Amino acid sequence: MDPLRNNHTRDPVQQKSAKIMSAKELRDLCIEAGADDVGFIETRRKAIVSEVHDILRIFSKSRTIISIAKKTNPDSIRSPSVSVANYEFAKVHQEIAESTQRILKKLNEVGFRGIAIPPGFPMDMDQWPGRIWEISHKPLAVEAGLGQMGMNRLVLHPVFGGYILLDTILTDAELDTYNQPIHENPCIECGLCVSVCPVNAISRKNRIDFMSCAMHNYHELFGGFQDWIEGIVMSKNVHTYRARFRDSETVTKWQSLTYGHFYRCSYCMAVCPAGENPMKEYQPEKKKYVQEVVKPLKTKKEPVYVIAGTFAEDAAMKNENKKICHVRNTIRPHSISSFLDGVKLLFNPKQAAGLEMSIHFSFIGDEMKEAVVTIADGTIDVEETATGKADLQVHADSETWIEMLNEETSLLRALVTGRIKLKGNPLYLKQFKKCMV
Ligand code: B12
Repeated sequence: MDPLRNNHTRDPVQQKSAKIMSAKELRDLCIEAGADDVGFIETRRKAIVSEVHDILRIFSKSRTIISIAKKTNPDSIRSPSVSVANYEFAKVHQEIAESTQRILKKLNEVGFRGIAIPPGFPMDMDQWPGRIWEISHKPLAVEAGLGQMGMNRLVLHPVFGGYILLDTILTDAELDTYNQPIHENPCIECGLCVSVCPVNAISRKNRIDFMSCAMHNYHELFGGFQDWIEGIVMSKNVHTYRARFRDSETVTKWQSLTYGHFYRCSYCMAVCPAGENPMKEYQPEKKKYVQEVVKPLKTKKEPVYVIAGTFAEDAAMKNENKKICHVRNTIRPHSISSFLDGVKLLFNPKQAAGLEMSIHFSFIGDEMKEAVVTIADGTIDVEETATGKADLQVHADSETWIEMLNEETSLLRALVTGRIKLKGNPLYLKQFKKCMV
């Protein structure tokens, strides 16, 4: 691989004043420490402005972002055995974390400072239900020239394809050259990721339905864990508990707590033929590839976790090999900000078919905020504005609104006490609630 691909050289005047390191030297150091590919971005680059606030909050001295890719073993990821695929994820997570530690040590030895971001967990759970991860590795990897986002919303490396995990280091070292995004997207838009997803989370429109993926894939992570704890609390006796959680689910929780969490699915990564290496297998014998790689995952008999009344449930129902297990959404807003951020995430387009409406929210009390939520053509839009015509106006005390959403108080009680006031047809509120999972 050409280490100088799409590179930009620094301005010579700037070079004199800063603590400079050669990009070539840093690249060699990273590869030697275990990275399979690496790219560099200057912290002040405009294209990553959405990440810069967090980058400087975490490490205020940051001058350079080091984006690291580590290969996973395709055959392990493709295995219909969930434990084989997860063992691979766990090991590569560990390896990438060890590589970043080695890189930091080397940087320290030559007089530079820095920090490594966790590749996945642990995350900042105090931010729940918001952005719990400190840094988004994907947009940084794209800017660092490690690949482009594919239809499956994974960063696809030009050689290794989607079979990579990512990590990021922030350092005070300044480099003589930086990388730029690659021009060509390795995604060939074959749609295999769309077809294999058991919950219809991937679409041809290059977006992922977070809730559908998270409810199934992350069932053994945060979502399912909250449901399990609340299920225990709500169970009157062992019989009601067992009616809700099969024995295999109880022991799965034990396994996750003992050995670390496991993902229920990575099929969109498993089937992706993008990238030079996977292409060698796909291109000459596409039918054989589908038969050997895609079919075993589609026909695998397994439980699939979905929320009732969603497109995810419809997709799972269409596949006779998947056993539908209904779950509840456990992502609850704790503030008006998280409510407004969350409505897009929790929007259920299936329930919004044929619906057209807009609601103007005006919150007072702890959080003073105005917003207009519009539902039309099966999509939702949130605008933090006080203007515009609305079918319904909701004036609410912010704390009462959150309590009402979390079923800690009733709408009737809030209306009677005047803490929530409605102007317009209240049926719109009922329909709005129906459109949320
Ligand atoms: C959140 C997250 C998820 C979420 C959302 C995925 C997404 N597209 O963002 C879910 C649960 C669906 C998920 C699933 C998986 N993930 Co993931 N995930 C992350 C995480 C922590 C942040 C991703 C991110 O930056 N998103 C922001 C932007 C870029 O994405 P977006 O599409 O614009 O917006 C979504 C999110 O903002 C999300 N969202 C918005 N608000 C909230 C609030 C909460 C509470 C949560 C949790 C999410 C959330 O919803 C949006 C719509 O999808 C990263 C690790 C990291 N620190 O970067 C790994 C990461 C992206 N995941 C990864 C992997 C491998 C997976 C899985 C294969 C599972 C697995 N076995 O590990 C699947 C693949 C699903 C897919 N095709 O994307 C790899 C990707 C490697 C690559 N080649 O690109 C990463 C980089 C981890 C790593 N260190 O390598 N993941």
